[in-house]
Parts: sequence; structure tokens; C-alpha cells
Amino acid sequence: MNIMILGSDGYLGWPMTMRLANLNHNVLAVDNYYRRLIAKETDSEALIEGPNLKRRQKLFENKFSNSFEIKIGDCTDYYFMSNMIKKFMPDVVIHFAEQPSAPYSMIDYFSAKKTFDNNLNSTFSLIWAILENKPDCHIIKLGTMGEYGTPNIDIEEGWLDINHKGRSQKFLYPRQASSLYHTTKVLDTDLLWFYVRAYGLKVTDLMQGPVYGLFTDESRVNDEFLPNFHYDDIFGTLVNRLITQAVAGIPLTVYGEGGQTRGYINLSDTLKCIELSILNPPKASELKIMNQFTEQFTVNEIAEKVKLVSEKKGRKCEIKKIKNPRKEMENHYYNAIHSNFSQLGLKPNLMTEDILSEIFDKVMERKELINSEIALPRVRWNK
Ligand code: USQ
Repeated sequence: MNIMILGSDGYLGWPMTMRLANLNHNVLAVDNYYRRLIAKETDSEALIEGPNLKRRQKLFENKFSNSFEIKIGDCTDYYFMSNMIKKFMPDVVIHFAEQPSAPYSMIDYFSAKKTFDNNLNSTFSLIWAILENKPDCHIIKLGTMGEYGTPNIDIEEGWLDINHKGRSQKFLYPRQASSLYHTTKVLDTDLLWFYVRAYGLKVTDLMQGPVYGLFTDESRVNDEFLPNFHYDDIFGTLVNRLITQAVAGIPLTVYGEGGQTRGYINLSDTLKCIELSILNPPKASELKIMNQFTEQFTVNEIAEKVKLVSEKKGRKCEIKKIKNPRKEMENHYYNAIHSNFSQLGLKPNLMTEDILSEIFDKVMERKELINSEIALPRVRWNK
């Protein structure tokens, strides 16, 4: 297939680019290095950051004898997107090209505005470029479990059957996000759903939980192929952050009571889920929504797991509850359904001691490069 990946330089985009190229698809890798730029601007550089796409392409070709094309540009620019789609005629577009950080979106007006403009306009220009040039293309959009928030009822996969005064209808499951970043994902879903209804687009919207890890079939071959790895408070996700803190010998930062529950997924399973989505496209005029995580934990449970791995390696580890910089529920009901991907055949890589230990060892090799100052929260929701 012709597969276009928007956001190919990212934590998920880069491993996905290599995987699909190795599965012999024609892959077009698209990025404008925006995440690298805002990471620099906020003093949040990654612990592991590969070279640019051009240089990675060379390394990849040498090692795997496969290749992919590259286009550097801004996905919010309709003309850029439209020309690219007209030329490449994708069967599938995977849309990762969004500002991915909740804390970044909450720094100030300017970071909020950049998040809003980038995330909404990349989706909007993609929709129109597809409508006008390749309307049967399958759009796979990365959404987030955070769109649902933490409701006091079970979270279904995208839709909810409502019975009201004797009549019933299926609606999008209610969404109430707890950061501006997560809210842009809610708005994306609404936009896509409108264009699916109005013009018959084919869309898969993936509600993904926090991703962790470093290893995929390709990145195991050589460190040159590792994805970027953030551990700072702005771009780092929980598991990767806590592992890095344990390596650095600083207390693990549990925000508030630590009862916050989320659905987590290993990086290698993210790739598998997207491969399964490619193989199981929606029909025209269908919005498929799948909850993309494999198991749910509280922050406290994850901190205990990391502490155990660290101590088994002889490294003392302290867990410290600190004032929560975010506005979120700290003890709440959480039961999210995630059976669609199992039904499609996903065999999950769960968060075992071995899996955490392998990440720990790789981070340990870079221990001297960790800057403990950026591990502590710098962004607060309450001004
Ligand atoms: N947390 C801590 N200590 C930390 C960091 C985080 O207790 O040092 C807590 C947070 O308060 C939150 C939970 O851990 O309750 C998860 O935080 P996170 O930073 O790992 O995840 P989040 O901000 O929700 O965002 C991440 C990705 C985002 C993705 C989302 C999926 O950055 O791109 O969409 O995970 S989800 O969380 O399901 O919405």
C-alpha cells in the first residue's frame, strides 16, 4: 500500500515508519521537526534523540535494505498537504502530526494557542486534502483515552447507546478532557465525525493510553534506531519518566494521591494496533473508534513496579507524593473497555518486570546525561 505517515520524526512515528517500510509498503515520512523545536524552547530535550530523517533514512537503508521517502513540511498548510496527497495518492494516512503534551498546552496563552492551531489545523487540512484528492483513502488518526476523562461509569469504545424517554440512539461517548491538549483531540474527533457523516470519509480514530518503552523489532537491532525518549515533565510520559528518575537516583514523582488510573500500552503494541487498523479499514461513511491500551494501572502501582525493578538491580528507590501540578481526579472509578483489538488478534506485551528492566538498562547507559532539574514538574494547571 501507499502509506503516508504524518509526524514521522516522533516517538511513535519513527518506529512506525521503519515497521511499515520493512513490511514492504511504500512509505512517505512527513514531519517539520516541530516537537524538537518546542522541546528545545522549553529546555526539555530528550535523553535519546536520533538524527534527522534524512540521516536516519541512510542508516535504515544500510541496515534493512528497504527504504521510505521523506517530505519535510507543515501539515497545517493545506497547499503542502494537498500537493503531497495528489502526488503520492495514499491508500492510508496515519496522522501523528500533533503537539502531544498536556503540560505544554497548559503553560500559557502562547503554548495553548500553538497547540490549538497545530492540532486542529493539521487535522482540518488533512481532511480537505483527502476530500479533494483521494476521498477513498483510510485516515488513521491518533486520539487519546484522555478524551473520555475519568467518568463514574464504564468507558465504552467510542460510542454509547442512549435510551431517553422511550427512544434510543447511539452517540459518541461523552468526552470531558482535563487539559487543552486532550481537548484538541476531542475537537479532532468531532471534526472527523462531521466529515464522515457529510462526505463519506473512512476514518479510524484510536483512543490511545500513555505509551511507554523503547523497543521494537527494528530498534532492538541497533541503538541508531531507537525512538526519541523524553523524561522531562513536559514531554515525558509517566512510565518513561519514573524509570529515568529511578536510574538518576531521585525520588519518583507521584502527583497527588497517585490513585489516577489510566490504560497503558507498550510501544511495540502501538505498532501492532496500527498494523491491525490498516488491515481492518472502516467502510465509507464509517468512523471506527478503538480504545488502544492493554492494561490499566494507578500511578501508585506503576511507581511500585519501577521501585521493585530498581531495587532488584541494587539501586535504592524512593517514591515521593508531591503536590499535583494538574487538575485531575486522584481517586476515581475507572473501567475502560478495550476488546476491539483483542478481537482483531492483538497479543499484548504486558508491563512485566522483564520489560521494565530492559528499558531501565538502556536508560542506565545514558545515566550521566540525565538532568534531574527537568524531571520535576514546572507547569501548573492552576495559575
Ligand atoms: N503523573 C504522575 N507523575 C509524573 C507524571 C505524571 O503522577 O511524574 C500522572 C499524571 O498526573 C496523570 C498520569 O500520571 O494522572 C499520566 O500522565 P502522563 O504524563 O503519562 O500522560 P498524559 O499527560 O495523560 O499524556 C500522555 C501523552 C499524550 C497521550 C496520553 C494518553 O503525553 O500524548 O495522549 O498520555 S491518556 O493519558 O490516556 O490521555
